[in-house]
Amino acid sequence: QQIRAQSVAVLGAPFSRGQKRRGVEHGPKVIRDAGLIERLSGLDYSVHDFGDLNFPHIEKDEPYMEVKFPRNVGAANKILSGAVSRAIGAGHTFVMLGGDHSLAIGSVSGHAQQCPDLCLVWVDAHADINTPVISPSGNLHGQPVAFMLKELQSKLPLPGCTMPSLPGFSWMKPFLSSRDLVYIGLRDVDPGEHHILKDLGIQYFTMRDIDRLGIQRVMEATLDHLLARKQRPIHLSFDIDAFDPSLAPATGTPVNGGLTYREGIYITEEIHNTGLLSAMDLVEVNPMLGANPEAVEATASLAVDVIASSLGQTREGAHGSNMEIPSAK
Ligand code: EXY
Ligand code: MN
Ligand code: MN
Repeated sequence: QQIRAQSVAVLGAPFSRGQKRRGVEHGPKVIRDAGLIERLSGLDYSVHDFGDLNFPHIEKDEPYMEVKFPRNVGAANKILSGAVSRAIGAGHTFVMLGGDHSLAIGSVSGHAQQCPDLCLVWVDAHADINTPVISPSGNLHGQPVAFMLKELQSKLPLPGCTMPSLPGFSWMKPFLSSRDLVYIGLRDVDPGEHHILKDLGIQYFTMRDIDRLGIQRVMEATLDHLLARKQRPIHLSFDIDAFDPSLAPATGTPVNGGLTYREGIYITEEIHNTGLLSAMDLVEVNPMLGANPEAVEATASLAVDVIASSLGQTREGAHGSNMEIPSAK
C-alpha cells in the first residue's frame, strides 16, 4: 500500500525523565522556534500542530533496581501512545518532537496499535536496547527498543514474569519482531546491547558500515531488508545524536564520528521516497547543552531539516504540475 498523506500531525512531548540531564524537555519549543511548522506548510500538506502533551509529574518515583524514574517514564509513554494512536487513526502522518528517546516506547507502540505490521528505522549513535537489568546507567532513554521486541519479552520485568514488574509499565506489551527493525549510525554500543544485536540477528549499520559501503548502499540494504517481502508502514525514530557533534552539539550524549549532513539528509530522502513513512520521532535536542545560542540554533535547525526532508523536501527542488513559465511577450 502507498501512504500518500495529505496531512501531518505534529505533537510535542516535553519530557526528560528518561535520562538525568535537564533541558531536553524544551526540545519541542526550540524545534518549533526554528520554523518547523512554516517549513512543513510549504510542502504539500495541511499541518495540524497539536501543541505539547501535558505529562503528570509523579513525585514519589523510587528507582527500580538501577532504573531511574520508571513511574514517570511509564505514565508519560502511556499518554503519548494513546495520542499517537488517535492521530494516526485520524489519517495523519505523525511527527513527535521530543523530549528524550524513552518516548519512542509510547510513540512506536501507539503507531503499532493502528499499524500492527509497521517496521522501524532507528537512526542513532546508540542502540537503545539495554534491558532494565543490564542497563549500565539505569536511564530509560537507553532502553526503549528492549521494551518493543517480542524476542526480549522474557528478559523484561513486565507483568507475568517472576520478578516484580517495573512500576509504570503494566500497560506495555512487546509488539515488534527483531527482523522488522534496522539501525543506522551506531557507534556507541554497550556489551549487553551488542550481545542482543548479535543473538537476535538484528540488521544494523554502524558508522563503520557507512564508511565501507557508503550511505546509498546502506539505505538500499535497509529498505530491502524491511520492505522486500511486503510494503508496509515505516516508523522513523531519529535521534539527533546520530549526527556528528559538530553539527548537532546541543544533545545529551554526543559521540564523535557521526553522520554528515548529507548522509543524514540522504537517509530521510530515501525514507520519503518509499511513500511509506507513517510516523516519525525527532528526539534528544537539548537547548540547555549548547555552548552558545548558535550551537542550539544549529541543532534545532538541523532537526527541522531532518523532519522536512522525511516529509518530502528535496534538494533538487520541485514545482506544481500546473506551473507555466510566462512567455516574454
Ligand atoms: N547506552 C547508554 C545507556 O544505556 O545508558 C547510553 C544511551 C544513550 C541513549 C541516547 C538516546 O540515544
Ligand atoms: Mn537514542
Ligand atoms: Mn543516541
